[in-house]
Amino acid sequence: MIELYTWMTDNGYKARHMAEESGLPYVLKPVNLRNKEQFAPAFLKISPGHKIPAIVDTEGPGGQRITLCESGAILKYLGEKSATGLYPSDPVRRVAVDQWLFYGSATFTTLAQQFGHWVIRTTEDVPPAKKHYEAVLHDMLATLDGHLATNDYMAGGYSVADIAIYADVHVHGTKDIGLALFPNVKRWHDAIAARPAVVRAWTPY
Ligand SMILES: N[C@@H](CCC(=O)N[C@@H](CS)C(=O)NCC(=O)O)C(=O)O
Repeated sequence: MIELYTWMTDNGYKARHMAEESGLPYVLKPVNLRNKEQFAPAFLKISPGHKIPAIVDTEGPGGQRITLCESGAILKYLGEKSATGLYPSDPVRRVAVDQWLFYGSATFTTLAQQFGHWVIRTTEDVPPAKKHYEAVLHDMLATLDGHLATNDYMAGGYSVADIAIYADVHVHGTKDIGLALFPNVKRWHDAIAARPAVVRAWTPY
């Protein structure tokens, strides 16, 4: 059984999105960040950096119990375990999926979170930070839009690469700055948003 430790944030939704797409049975274990539950000693054994999402798989490789944090690693793990093709076995396709999976986890979300902090959430007005992260988010959406102009999905067919990028496009692209300037991202976003697994994954709890 897979236990999914998560909360209603971009990275948290990525893992739940993947859990729903994988078709694997899982149990949702909310970690309320507002109540600082990520610092509970039991959770730190699963995610030493006090971050959601994280999983415990009581039937991991070789029947061993495993713990895993980092959304990108979780997407890859559940993709491999479910054999859904969302993390493809073909080595050539994997190169492209890995590139955009890492772009989503390491670049896009990390910088989008800074946009969220400096432009949307902070009560302090810091104009250079605001200007910088607005430009960064526009630049990243333009990068995605250029790629999606000639590709239906980020790396061949729908994959973990799309799942790694979708959450912050949904949160910041559609809600905070709009996708009018990025029609290819909008088409891609709306196709993913309509998937039953995504509707289930983004249901608040
Ligand atoms: N690189 C990590 C980032 C995870 C992350 O930033 N988690 C945030 C919520 S989106 C969190 O748990 N913050 C609580 C904390 O840092 O105490 C991943 O992709 O999973």
